[in-house]
Amino acid sequence: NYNIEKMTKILKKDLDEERFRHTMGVMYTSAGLAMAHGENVQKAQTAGLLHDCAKCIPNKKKLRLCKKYGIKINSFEMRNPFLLHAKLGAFLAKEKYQIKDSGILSAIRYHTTGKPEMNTLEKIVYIADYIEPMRCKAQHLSQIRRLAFRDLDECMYEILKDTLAYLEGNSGEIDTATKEAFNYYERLHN
Ligand code: DGI
Ligand code: FE
Ligand code: FE
Ligand code: FE
Repeated sequence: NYNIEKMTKILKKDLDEERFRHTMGVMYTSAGLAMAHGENVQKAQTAGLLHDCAKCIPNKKKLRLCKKYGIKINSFEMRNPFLLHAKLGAFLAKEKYQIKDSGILSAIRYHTTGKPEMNTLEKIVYIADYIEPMRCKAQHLSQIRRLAFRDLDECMYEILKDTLAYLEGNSGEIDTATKEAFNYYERLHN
């Protein structure tokens, strides 16, 4: 057991109210997806709980912390520091929340961009982040929510497709990991 209660108390302080509610949603959605797909429920719950643990750190401080702890930052992350909450989150999960399980840390690490060939736990947290009950703005949410409990790879494809369309429409810069993830899951789909 990963002491969910203790971690929840710390997160309640480290996150703003809205982010905390989102976090609870991702925690329970990850647990539910783990049940549907035969993944370890406690691991999924813990990864969901901690996935945004670095989200409410101001961007400047994110950059400072990465420098301090030797977390490598590429120029893309330098220009888009919010993306660092995934990398920094994995670091804090290990150092502050004492998570030793590399699977949990990796699920936190890749929850924003995704990547090719994700394992079940990584896909579960990525998807739970997108479909948890508090989310409401994304396109096709009701179909994607149903798909999440049937086929994780198909669901990754649909989410990545909508995310890329959204980012392109927003003139947002796109990380290579996001593009590679899309290409990979599109190929699986076809
Ligand atoms: O932290 P959350 O808001 O719960 O969720 P998240 O960490 O998955 O971040 C979601 C946002 O990240 C969403 O607006 C899409 C954006 N995103 C995902 N991949 C990329 C990206 N933004 C940019 N600029 N580039 C990407 O490759
Ligand atoms: Fe996030
Ligand atoms: Fe996400
Ligand atoms: Fe999130």
